[in-house]
Amino acid sequence: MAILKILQYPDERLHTVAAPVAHITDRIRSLIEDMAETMYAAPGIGLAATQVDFHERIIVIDTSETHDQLLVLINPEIIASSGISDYEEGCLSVPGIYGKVQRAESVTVKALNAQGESYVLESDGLLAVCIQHEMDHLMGKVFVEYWSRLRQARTLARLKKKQRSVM
Ligand code: K1U
Ligand code: ZN
Repeated sequence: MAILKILQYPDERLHTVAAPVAHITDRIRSLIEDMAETMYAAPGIGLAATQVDFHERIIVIDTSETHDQLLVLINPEIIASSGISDYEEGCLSVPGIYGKVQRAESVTVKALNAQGESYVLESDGLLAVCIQHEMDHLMGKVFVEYWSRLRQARTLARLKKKQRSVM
């Protein structure tokens, strides 16, 4: 297992649209293990393959308090959604920046697990928000890009200032 480097916003590679996984091979299973290790080490509650520069439709999530309920979503598709929520979000690719995004309150997602079995998951609350946030990553969208141009510019300036202070 290995801890992978997480791309940092505004890295252009975060705008890559991920391709569906055609076959779940040993390489894909090994990538999933590395993504899970990377997410737990960060620490975070979700990670999309895009964030570690692999452009395939793979997500790992664990919103449990015990950090032992790993969810693997390969080729996820939202098949139903309802309600509206605006949850405070964070992102491992945009460290130290938090803010609200309006999303569906509940989503039903269909995906494959690491064994290639299809399953359907109904979610709400933080899990639903996290699924939508990670699925956006697979489409090349970062949560701050829901915000106004002015707020995005201010966010970028804050990130650049922070990066300069650690150099
Ligand atoms: O996509 C990512 O970068 C992961 C992100 C997921 C997420 C969090 C909150 C709302 C929507 C999506 C994170 O995990 S940010 C870190 C975080 O939320 C967290 C870190 C430690 C403990 C608990 C939460
Ligand atoms: Zn994120």
